[in-house]
Amino acid sequence: MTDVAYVALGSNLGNRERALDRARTAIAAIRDTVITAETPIEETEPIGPQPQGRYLNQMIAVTTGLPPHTLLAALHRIERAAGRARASRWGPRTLDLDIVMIEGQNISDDSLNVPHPELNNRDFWQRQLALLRGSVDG
Ligand code: A4P
Ligand code: MG
Repeated sequence: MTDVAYVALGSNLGNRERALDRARTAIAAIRDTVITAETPIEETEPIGPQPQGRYLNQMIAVTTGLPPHTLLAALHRIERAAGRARASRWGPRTLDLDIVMIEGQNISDDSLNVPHPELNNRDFWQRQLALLRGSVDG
């Protein structure tokens, strides 16, 4: 089984561009997982408790043979390797990786919600997702 998944990358601490670069390299190295498309990186106003700096955000499309929870665990390992401390929800972070959507899947359990519940509230995610789905489907 191969899934098409859309992963959001975000950073608002340290060298943000480098954090996203390294994250893409690490994601490309996940077993059975290939990056098939990337959006441009954009700078966005922070959502959540202020004050915190602006984010760089990007979304990538991947094909993966991994089950969703295994993909999530791999993404969490990459976040940890980037030195992310989970101090507060929606607070500043060196690297945040979220699974925004997986084609044909609806998941809702203790550790994973797909589509991501914040998708409806984030214009930049909606825009990036539309861009990727256009290039993946078309
Ligand atoms: N989890 C459930 N569903 C998912 C999913 N689809 N993808 C669980 C990833 N993780 C998912 O996440 C908490 C738990 O959510 C995880 O353990 C996982 O099992 P977390 O990454 O530890 O905590 P968090 O990121 O602080 O909280 P949350 O709710 O994931 O927040 P978001 O939505 O990631 O928001 N502003 C701008 N401009 N750009 C941003 O990228 N990001 C955030 C973080 C806040 N403000 C932002 C941005
Ligand atoms: Mg998150």
